[in-house]
Amino acid sequence: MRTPRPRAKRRVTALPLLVAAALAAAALPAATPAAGAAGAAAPPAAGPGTDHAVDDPFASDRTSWFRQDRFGMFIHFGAYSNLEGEYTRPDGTVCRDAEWIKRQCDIPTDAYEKQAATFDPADFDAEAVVGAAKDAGMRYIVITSKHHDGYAMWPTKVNSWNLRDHSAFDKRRDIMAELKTAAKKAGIKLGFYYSIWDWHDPDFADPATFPRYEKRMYAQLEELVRKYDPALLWFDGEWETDRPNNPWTAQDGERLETYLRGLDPDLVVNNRVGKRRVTDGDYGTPEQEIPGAPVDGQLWESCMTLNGHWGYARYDENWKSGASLVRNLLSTAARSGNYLLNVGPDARGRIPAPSVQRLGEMGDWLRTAGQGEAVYGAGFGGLVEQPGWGTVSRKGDKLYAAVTAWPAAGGSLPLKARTGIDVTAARVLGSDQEVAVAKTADGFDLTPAGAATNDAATVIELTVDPGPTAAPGSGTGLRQEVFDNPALSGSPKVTRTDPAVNHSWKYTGSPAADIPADGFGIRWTGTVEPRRTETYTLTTVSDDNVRVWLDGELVIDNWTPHNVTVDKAEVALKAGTRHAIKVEYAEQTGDAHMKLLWSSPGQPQQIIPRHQLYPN
Ligand code: H79
Repeated sequence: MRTPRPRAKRRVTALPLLVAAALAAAALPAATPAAGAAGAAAPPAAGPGTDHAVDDPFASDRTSWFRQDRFGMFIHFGAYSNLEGEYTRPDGTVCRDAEWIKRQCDIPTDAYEKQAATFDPADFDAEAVVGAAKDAGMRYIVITSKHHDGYAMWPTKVNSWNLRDHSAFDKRRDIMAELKTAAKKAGIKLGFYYSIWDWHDPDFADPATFPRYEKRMYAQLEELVRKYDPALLWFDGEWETDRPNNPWTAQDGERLETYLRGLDPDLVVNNRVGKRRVTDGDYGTPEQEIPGAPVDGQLWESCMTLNGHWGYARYDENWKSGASLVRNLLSTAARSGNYLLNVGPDARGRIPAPSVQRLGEMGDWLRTAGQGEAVYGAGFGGLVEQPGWGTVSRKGDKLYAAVTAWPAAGGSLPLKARTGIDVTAARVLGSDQEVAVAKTADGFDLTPAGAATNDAATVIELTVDPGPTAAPGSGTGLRQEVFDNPALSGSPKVTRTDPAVNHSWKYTGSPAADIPADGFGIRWTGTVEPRRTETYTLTTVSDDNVRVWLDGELVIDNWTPHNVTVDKAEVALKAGTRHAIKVEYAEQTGDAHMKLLWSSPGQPQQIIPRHQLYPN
């Protein structure tokens, strides 16, 4: 789709040979010249023939840990932590904020730098931090390597605005290395938050000098990836804003994502690497909120604070209760999301005791009576409607009904089925009480015989027969015809079998080396064979035009050129039956994406896999 931004569009007119060389360079980490203090290599080129969609994040091995682990620790720690949420102005008045304190309290740069020079987090204890995460049942950690204030928390060679060179901290220590070692020992994954928006670098705000900043940013990210081998990168500050102006564009995001995947193809990257769209990075990042349902078209992770601030604020005692935190985690897992829960260490590097306390309460709950089964490896409980009395997650043939409003004696919990399932067993985790299961007109009534086991959520584990699921199909993909025009007219330039409709050509790529990045069209035809007899939701993620026919009927019709858009259609499909499908797509100018996913009560959201698609 057209971009409102006037920044020059990269036009690759190179010979196919050069394009192939550029692609190879982008794919091989070793091919990227080492970045010294002078800065990283130029961003890798990508041109026609490039498809940035590397896999299906809903199903790939690369993202498997992220989809199973569900619960992570966010750590906001930086030069702002030294102020502990309060800045006393020269006139004696006090201004309060946390990681935004420099901007919100208008602290002059020299004053902010002066206070940072006294930063001495000598009590930062990586083993204690990892211990607190482990104790909470958290499986990964994401720590701020650099927040908006630009201050690097590792000994970067790119500038001296960092914890080693601009602090009162022990120059021999590297808290990121310490954290990496401790996390590795505990079997916890480590990721880095990195803010694109930078209040400190003088080259950031002006589009004319921005490329110089970008080069330093690439060099810092290369340091982080090479030195600490993070599992995940969590970008932030990608939005349009002022004080200082943020010149970050979607094209910048495309180049950065390509660069990072070249450095490490296994990286999991959040959507703020681009412009926070459904097609940016691997997953969506709702902040301080939990979506009411699985997010269409992408994985997701909600980040939240334990009190009202990300960075340490010594006066903030507005702590969430352990019970409400457990419920948040359950709501998240039941909608196939992750929960990234924040701690803000103080000026000495210590996680506040009330945070440790609440994390411990969550861990206690997760470790009790197998209740963690409702979270780890569990996802959307789509076989049933989400009830008003709690949440339901699913793992294999188990549904975990986490009850937050336990019924009065003799009362029952209604559960509506979304498909033809049977409940073959029911028990309360951590209790011997019976649970009577009665069939109703639209599902089941669960009637527990006893009391709730705890204040947070009492889990009823249901063993379900989810009904027949056919064996995987033997398909090879759909027939794909690629046209050199968005009207799909004339004869196709390329005809082949496409294993899956999962494409991110973005700004620079296209379906084939001789198809330009703008002005092409594609038609996919063949059949789709579901494994269950259910109402499926077909979901398209498209930019610029899309339409989908199922069994000859037009079910998705969005042929008006659009920016990245999610469209959905409900269709009745029969297991083992090959339903005719036709998809038409057009790329006019700018960004280009086309994905086709499905989900049903019994089938979690994913790109329709190759073996369920046939070219005829
Ligand atoms: O790192 C944490 C936040 O600092 C960052 N993202 C999380 C993970 C974040 N930056 N901005 N926001 C979140 C939302 C922006 C809110 C704003 Fe404001 C409203 C910016 C200006 C007005 C909040 C209130 C921040 C300053 C005043």
